[in-house]
This record gives sequence, C-alpha cells and structure tokens, in this order.
Amino acid sequence: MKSKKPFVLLSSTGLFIGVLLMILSACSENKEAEAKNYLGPEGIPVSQEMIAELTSPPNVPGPTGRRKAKKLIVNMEVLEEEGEMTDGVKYVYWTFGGSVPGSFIRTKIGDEVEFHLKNHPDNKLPHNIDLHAVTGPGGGATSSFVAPGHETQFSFKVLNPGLYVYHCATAPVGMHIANGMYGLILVEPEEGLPPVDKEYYVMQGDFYTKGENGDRGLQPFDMKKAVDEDADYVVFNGKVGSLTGDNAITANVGETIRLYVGNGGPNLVSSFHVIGEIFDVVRVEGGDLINENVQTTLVPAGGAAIVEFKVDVPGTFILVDHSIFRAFNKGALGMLKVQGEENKKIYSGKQEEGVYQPEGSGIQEMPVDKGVAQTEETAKSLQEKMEFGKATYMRTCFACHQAEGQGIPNAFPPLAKSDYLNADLNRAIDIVLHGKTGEITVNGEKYNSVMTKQDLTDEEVANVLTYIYNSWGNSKKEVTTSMVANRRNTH
Ligand code: HEC
Ligand SMILES: [Cu+2]
Repeated sequence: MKSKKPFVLLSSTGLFIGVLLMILSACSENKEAEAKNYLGPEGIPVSQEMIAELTSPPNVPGPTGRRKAKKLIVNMEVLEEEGEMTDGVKYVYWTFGGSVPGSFIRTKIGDEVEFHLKNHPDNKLPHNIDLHAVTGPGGGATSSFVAPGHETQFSFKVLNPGLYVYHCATAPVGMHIANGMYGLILVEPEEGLPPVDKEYYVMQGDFYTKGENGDRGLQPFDMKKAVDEDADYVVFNGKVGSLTGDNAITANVGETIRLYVGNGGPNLVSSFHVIGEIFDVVRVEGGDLINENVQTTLVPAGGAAIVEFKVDVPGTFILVDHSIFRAFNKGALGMLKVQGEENKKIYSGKQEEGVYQPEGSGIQEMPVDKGVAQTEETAKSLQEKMEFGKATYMRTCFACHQAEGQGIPNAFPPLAKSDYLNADLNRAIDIVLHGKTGEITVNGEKYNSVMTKQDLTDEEVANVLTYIYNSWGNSKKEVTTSMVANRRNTH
C-alpha cells in the first residue's frame, strides 16, 4: 500500500547536472572532482580501508548512507556442510559463508573491493566466484579459482549501482549453483538508497534430489533431474520453512519494508509475490528502472529485484513464487508477520494466521519408501553393467572426476585414458573401496590429494569400474562383483 511518492535520484541525472555545473563554474575545482566527472564512477577516489560487514539471510548489512567510496575488504569462506532441506531430509550444501544464499555484501559505487575467497580445508572441491557486479572476464571467476585449504585474492571497482547476484562458476557450474552457491551483492548509488524501516534478504533456489520431495534421509544431488529442470524443492533461503513460523520476518504497522529478492536458480524463474500486499516500488531487475504499484514481479534465474512497500494492517503476509505449486508443494513460501493496530477502513476482516498453508510445509505424504531402489537389481549383460555403472558414476564420482572423466587440473586426476587406472585393475578396485591419499602420477601429472572412501556395494563398484574401463579410451576391462568381493575380503 502506498503512502507517498518514493523519491528517486537517478544517479545519471545527478552526474549530468554535476558535469554542467562544473563547466559553468569554469574549472578551478579540486582535481579529484574533475577526474571523477571526467571518468565517471571509475574516477571516484577511495579514502580509507574498511572490512565489509557480511550477513547471513534474512539479514542485510547496514546502509552505506552518505559514506564515501572506500577500499572494502570482503572475507568470504566457502563451506561444504550438511544441512536440512526440510524435516527429516538432509542435503549437503555448498555455501558462501555457511548459509544459502551466501553472505550479503553491501557496497557503494566507487568502492574498490578487495575480495578474499577462502576454501575451507575440510571441503572436497575447488570453487570460485562470479559476481555480476564485476566488470571483467568471468566476473572474477578465473581469478578466484581456489582448491580446498587455499585462499585467493582479487580486486574490482564497483561501477554500476544495483542489486547483483554472485555465484560459483566452477565446472560443473550448474551443480555448484544447484547446491546453494549463490548470493547477493548490493551496489548503492552515491547518495545511498532512500531510508526504510526494515530491510530483508530473500533468495529463491531450486533443488534436485535423488529421492522425491519428502523422501527422508540424506539426499544426493540428481544431475538428470537438474538437466530436465524437474525440481523437487523450490525454496526461499535454502530450505523449506526458512521464513515461516518462528523464522518469519517481522514488521510493525506503518513501517516501510524493503526486500532484496534474488534468484539463484539454477533453472527456474520466480514470479515473486506477497499475498495481501502491493509493491509500492519495484526496482526492476535490481537496476535503475522503477515501477510502481506492482502485484507480482519476475526475478530471473541469476537476477534480482528490489521491492518496497508500507505495511498498513497487521497479520501474516505470505511470500510466494506465484507459480503456485512451487509455493504449496515444493517449499517456496515465506511469512512476513506484521504487528500493530488494525485499520478497519483498509481491511475489515477476520484474519487467520497460516490460512495459506493448508498443505503443510511443502511435504506431500509419499506412501511408499523409494529411498533406496535403483541399483538393487543385478546387471546381467555388459550393456546393463555400463548403464548401472554410469548411474553410479554420475551420482558418486562425477563431482570430482567430471562428466567425461577428464578430471580437474591440479585437483582431481583424469579417469579418461588414465595410464594409472589402466596399469592395475586391483589397485583401482582398492581405491574405490578404501579411498586414496598420497602422491600419485597420472598421465605425467602429479596429484597429491585425498579421495575419500566411497560407500558402495560390491556390485556398484564392479559396475562403475566396468563403465569407466569401457569409456573414454580406457582398456575395456570388465570388473565382476566377485572380483570386488575378493579384494574387499583380502585387503
Ligand atoms: C571428492 C572427490 C572424489 C570423488 C567423489 C571420487 N574421487 Fe577418485 N580421486 C579423487 C582424488 C583427489 C584422487 C587422487 C588421490 C591422490 O592424490 O592420492 C582420485 C583418484 C582416483 C583414481 C586413481 C587415479 C586415476 O586417475 O586413475 C581412481 C581410479 C578413482 N579416483 C576412481 C574413482 C571412482 C570410480 C569414483 C566414484 C565411485 C571416485 N573416484 C570418486 C577424488 C575423488
Ligand atoms: Cu563451487
């Protein structure tokens, strides 16, 4: 509901007037100002150094207000951690700063950001970061690639105001994003955004699990469903219920709210809507364009929007992706709880909290347990072994050794045309059964890393190795279940 016209200072207009005044007053101003107007944001000088405040969702760091551009140090740590998608459903999230979405970064136009990306030593995979607010190749991705136990550093100057997505861009990119590696970085205009009473950070993401929605236990990522865009969960802030019940965001009647809404995807576009509210202002796609009096705004995958509204009456307002099955059946539902005096003129009703959650928190009852299945049958022909082996590979080995067995330089050795693999079949079986540490040389390149023990049945090991040996130019050996059982019992 609208109270007053939002005041908007288009920074380009401001700049234009600034330039005009400069010309009229016929120079003699200080050199800094001249450089700035001549070069645009690139010329904005930075004073002092400052450590960026980073917040986890739904919190947002304090406004930059009227502060000058600074050298802003961002310390971001990548953590791979098990978390809960919903009651009884576990998922291993890959995160920027330990949360999904990752820590919110708030900058001001002209800031020189010195970005430190740390990959925790307990992590299994290399990562990097592509910030859409960066002007430069890969948005920082190539400069920030970092292996577990290492740290990288790069800098950039923020030149364009707006709300931007950042995400991991390490291959397979879709998988890193699907596991939660995204967040928002805000670049405030010189004069700052107009003040509001409450600001919150909400980011949508779609998740793909081996089991169906609600299947219990630790659910691995499902590549096939991700490729097919067949999401099991569509959620705000990383999990079902992150913004409902006690986790709801709050406000008081009469306050103005600003939501920084992002969409990490990887696949789905969000039709963002707040049930019972009208956005007084939408900063469309997080840019300079302002739309007013909007019911639902599109937030593209890898994009954002800023929505602002005043709350006039108390009650629970439901945040949804208005592709509505996602809200009621897959988790894309949050709550804004507003307290205060009723205003019968604006709304007369009879209100019921939670009225919009008739089907619970996004979990549908699934009568049969499909948790296991899949590899229970026994493969008979070589072709079947290849098929089952490929499924195991895509589920278990693929994250490190990559889709075509090509590996990742300096991190994961190739399985394609691997001289190490082809030289000794029993050794390969042992590696899959027990893991591997210490230096090895594969195709002339040295690796000294850790492959954890893979929790697979003898048949799964036989099938996955048969698949690998019969793919990508390897030596076409067939591995049987009894060969694996024999190694397991004797080594
Ligand atoms: C978490 C990452 C990771 C996963 C998952 C993983 N590996 Fe590995 N793998 C490695 C690393 C790292 C090495 C090298 C270990 C070393 O340096 O001693 C390796 C080495 C190997 C080797 C020997 C080197 C070569 O290139 O021939 C084989 C064979 C192998 N892995 C097979 C598999 C199979 C099969 C799977 C799935 C069942 C799998 N790995 C899952 C990380 C992984
Ligand atoms: Cu990553």
